[in-house]
Amino acid sequence: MRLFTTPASPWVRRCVVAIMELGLESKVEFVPTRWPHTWATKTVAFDPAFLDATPVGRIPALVTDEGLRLTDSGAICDYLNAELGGYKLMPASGAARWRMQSVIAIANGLVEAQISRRAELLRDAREGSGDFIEKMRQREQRCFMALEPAVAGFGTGVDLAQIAAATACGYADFRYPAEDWRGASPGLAHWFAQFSERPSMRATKPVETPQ
Ligand SMILES: N[C@@H](CCC(=O)N[C@@H](CS)C(=O)NCC(=O)O)C(=O)O
Repeated sequence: MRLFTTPASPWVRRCVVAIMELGLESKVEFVPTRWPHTWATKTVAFDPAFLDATPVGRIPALVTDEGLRLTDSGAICDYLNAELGGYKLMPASGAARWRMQSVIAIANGLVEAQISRRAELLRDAREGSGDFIEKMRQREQRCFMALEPAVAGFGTGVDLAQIAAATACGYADFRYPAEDWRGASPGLAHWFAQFSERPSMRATKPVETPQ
């Protein structure tokens, strides 16, 4: 199967960490993509293979060996876990599954706000909305505070909820290094420091998107 990637995207990182934790690296061809900073406001020139993989034009996008196209990190992680991973990263049903889904939903809201803020900051200064940037920043703060008590429910093994939370923390450090999410969420910070030592996390530390 083929996975379209960039090294900066937290959505991509979620998928790649899941692939590594499931031991599926040898089954995946990683296809890097390039993004000029105008991606924030304009349709950029897409490689035909990428557009064939996803009409949405966002990464990650997965094309399976059977030709199935999955164009969202949630669907991709679900597919990898269920079809190839024996539900190692999330059970198929039951209380643990829904506890993980509740964490993933908060991490999704957090990452969406982080990236929306990033897109707004990439706009021409005359176009950007300070109000919108502040709205996203406050959403991020609320989500970090909500992840703090969730840490107590994290199990000892890796799972999709922890991967979602960790990649959101990692993206905050990458894009907004001057902002102190750790002050309001010390338990999350402590957990993240340990989780970041996993080989899958060390191998996927974000670096700038190739333009
Ligand atoms: N809900 C999607 C979000 C994917 C997404 O927003 N990817 C960003 C990169 S981090 C992207 O491709 N942005 C380009 C654009 O919006 O044009 C997922 O979970 O995969």
